[in-house]
Amino acid sequence: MSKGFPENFFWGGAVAANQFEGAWNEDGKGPSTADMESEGSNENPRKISRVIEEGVYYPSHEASDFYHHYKEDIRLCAEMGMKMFRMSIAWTRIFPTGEEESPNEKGLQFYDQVFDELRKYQIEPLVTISHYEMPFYLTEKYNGWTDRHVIELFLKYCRVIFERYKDKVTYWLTFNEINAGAIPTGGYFSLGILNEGTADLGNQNDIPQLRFQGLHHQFLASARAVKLGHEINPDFKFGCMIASMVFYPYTCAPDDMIRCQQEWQQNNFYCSDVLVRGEYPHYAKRIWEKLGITLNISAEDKEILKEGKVDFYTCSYYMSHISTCREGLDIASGNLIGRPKNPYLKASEWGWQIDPSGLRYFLNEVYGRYQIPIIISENGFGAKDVVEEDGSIHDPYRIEYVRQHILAMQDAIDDGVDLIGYMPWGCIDVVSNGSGQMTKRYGFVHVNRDDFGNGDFTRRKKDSFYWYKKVIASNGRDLS
Ligand code: BGP
Repeated sequence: MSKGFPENFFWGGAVAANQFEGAWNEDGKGPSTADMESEGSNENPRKISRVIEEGVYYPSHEASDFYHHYKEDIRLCAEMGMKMFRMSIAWTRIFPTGEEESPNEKGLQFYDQVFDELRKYQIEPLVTISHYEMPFYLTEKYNGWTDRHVIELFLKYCRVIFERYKDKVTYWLTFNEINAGAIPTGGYFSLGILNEGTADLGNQNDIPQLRFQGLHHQFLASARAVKLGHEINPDFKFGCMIASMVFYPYTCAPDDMIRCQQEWQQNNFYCSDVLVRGEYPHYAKRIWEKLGITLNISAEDKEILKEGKVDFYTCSYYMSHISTCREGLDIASGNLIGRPKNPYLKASEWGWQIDPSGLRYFLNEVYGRYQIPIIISENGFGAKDVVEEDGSIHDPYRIEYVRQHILAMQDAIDDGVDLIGYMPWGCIDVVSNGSGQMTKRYGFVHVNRDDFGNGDFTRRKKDSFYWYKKVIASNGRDLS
């Protein structure tokens, strides 16, 4: 008999500034790396501009216009009964280029208002400090995180927001899906690296030496932020955020097993081992040797990593993947990576394979390794929705996806995993990070906006809105 969800479980939802806020150049905000990404689709990768181009559509510029709708949006989250709301602060709203001496007061005021509004409904904010964006100025001047100096600029930003919001925010995440930096696709959007020859997100000129050094700088920045935050407010709790990549071996051939183990190590654990345990794992050397890279890691760096371990673990989960040495198989697309199709799974319209059991499997692997509380900071189903003439939106596919994943969470809790929260992604429709489309919708609330900037931002409740409300009210018991 299932033990049910724990009391005080954080039922919530997740968004991010670069995909949700809009108002990209209002009230002193500077351009971020995300503001330079054009629209796109599965077939046409998003282009990266070096200057804003006439005639190109940049979805982040207006996104879902949370900047002007935050009261309505938070009221809708409260109506669903949410206990926690995951959002991010746009670094460029606080420091437009990253190098200013003092912060932009108007940007700080915006988040004051958002946090106050959340408090009004007793919704706990979960704040990502950097979600797939940084000042574009720092990309141009330093090639993003490849330069160690960016750590100081990030810490300056952290100090400002920790001091300003020390009585309004308790739960922080340092970098969104930090392990995106461990794969070539993440070079630009996760690390702000824009090498000569890169024109779009799908096919970046990847220099692993720069990427892994940049990732090392993010590890240091994260550890120092944790330490600083704990000094400013000892009640602060810091989490890492990992894009979970569950790999199953395609066959039981020993070479597939070894490949599968190595994919788990490089894609999932390389980053979380450093952030949770405070040191590089034993297999890191093998990864660097294989890539032919040598990192600059000082003795002092190693001390810093030890001093800034996170308090809890969070991850996104959308699908599982196949790992194999076999060649010539059909490839399924997916979050950040594509791997051979799994014949046992169905997929979304975007080719993302649906596998709730993979979530249970992953949670057990992670909890067994680290034994710290876990929050699922993203999960959900990207799909096209139809608005009926009477304004209703029937999305049984989304309800079914979320229901199956909640059941898998329940199983993981019964297995003994200390799961403390669930933040379905894009709980109010957001722009897709991967494809740049608005019509790849995840929300329980629909935002009237298409892929090219048409639409008046009207919010509409989907069937899933009422369903999720019931789930929360019953603490996960009523999933009908
Ligand atoms: C994660 C990102 C999110 C979000 C989500 C869905 O990788 O953290 O920002 O976008 O995936 O992906 P997509 O937007 O490509 O559908």
